[in-house]
Amino acid sequence: MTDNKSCEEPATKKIRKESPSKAGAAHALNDANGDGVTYGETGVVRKRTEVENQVISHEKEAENIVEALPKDEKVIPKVELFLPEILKNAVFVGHLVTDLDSVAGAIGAAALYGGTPALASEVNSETAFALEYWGIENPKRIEEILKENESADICLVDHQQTSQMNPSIKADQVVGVIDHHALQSKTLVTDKPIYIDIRPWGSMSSIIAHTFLTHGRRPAKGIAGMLLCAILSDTLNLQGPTTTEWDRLMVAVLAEIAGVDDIQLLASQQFKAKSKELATLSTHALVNGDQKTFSFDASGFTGEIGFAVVETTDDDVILQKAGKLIPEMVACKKEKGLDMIFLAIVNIVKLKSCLLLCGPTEKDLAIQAFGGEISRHDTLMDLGNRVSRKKEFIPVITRIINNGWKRPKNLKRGLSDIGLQDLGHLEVDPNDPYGSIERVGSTLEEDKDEEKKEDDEMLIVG
Ligand SMILES: [Mn+2]
Repeated sequence: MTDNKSCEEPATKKIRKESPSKAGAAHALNDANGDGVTYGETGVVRKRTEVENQVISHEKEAENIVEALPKDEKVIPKVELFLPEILKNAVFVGHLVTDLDSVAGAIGAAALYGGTPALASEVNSETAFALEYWGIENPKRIEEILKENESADICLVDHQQTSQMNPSIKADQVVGVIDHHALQSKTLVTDKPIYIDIRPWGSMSSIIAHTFLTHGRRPAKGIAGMLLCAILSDTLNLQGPTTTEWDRLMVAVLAEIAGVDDIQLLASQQFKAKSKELATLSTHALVNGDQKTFSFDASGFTGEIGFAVVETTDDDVILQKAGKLIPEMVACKKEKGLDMIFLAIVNIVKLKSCLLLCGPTEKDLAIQAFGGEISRHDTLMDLGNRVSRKKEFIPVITRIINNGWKRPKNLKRGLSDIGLQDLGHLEVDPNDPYGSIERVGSTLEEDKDEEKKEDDEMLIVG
């Protein structure tokens, strides 16, 4: 709700001049503007996001691939003969605590190899969003399918650790594994050889998409859309450390097939659906999931400001993470070469917000712009009933900067006064089925636990 479709980016639905037959994901982005997007009425320029840049830079490649595919997804070329017979009519199922990559991967694999998709557990809010968005039916639960056919062949997707398998599956009925995770100590052991396709890519759905292409098959629009959303989810919009060139290319190809004109809008809507389950989001995801960069060139300040938004119905859950969010913001600012970074926590029920401040420069600008009450040792500002980045946050910041705001001098340096080498690095948690990304080895760890607890209690503003 902070950015709605009607006023997000203009001109994404322009009529394409060259090739009207194409979905033209990259075309639409290019038509919209040069290397940035004019944001709202203020004239401020939002920089293209990573996912937009990648779709644009893979435009030609993606178009060539999509054009070469048969127009009808039901056409089965001869090469289909080489699809693994062992997977025919198998049940494709992802991991417990199931996520979008598992569900989309199962749906895509079932369509590709011929079989039935199944759920290992109930879908999360992000998966429910994607299923509804693309008009795809919820797959059945694996328990239900196995009740009807106890000895069905099973192909595990997006996992191969027995600890992540649905307990109703017996190891000896597994005929295949399609996955992108490390082979750790709990890797499934089998008596007979099975079909294995494991690639070190950012998403299991990228593997399925790629196999569609190498078999000359065009996934149906809804399936392409599901696979696309799954890659965006597992790679955090192609920003995560596990992202590979394959994931980037598959996003460009799938956006073309699914007819997605505004990839960033889709990514934002998806992140909003995902953040309904805040507890499952890492601090890295919270800071980077819906962050936009704005460029300024004014008399007193020239530079770039990152502005992230997290929508929630429960401020407390996220404010309890403030002690980790602040250092992650500082790290993100350093890594992206931003001059400032803000994170607004928007309560979409109470329609009020607060702003996390990760340094004295941010604090100074926020005081000038919003003047809200500050708490939590200068790191949190009450923004009152402002809730829209597009209409209420960025325009005010832009006005202050255009009116000559200058970076204050002689500030006591905050956390930002730290070298890149001390930021640690992003790592995928191998034990987390979600594959959540966390920062490891940073010297930025803020306050001690107890202190933090006290602070957090202090700052839960009504
Ligand atoms: Mn995955």
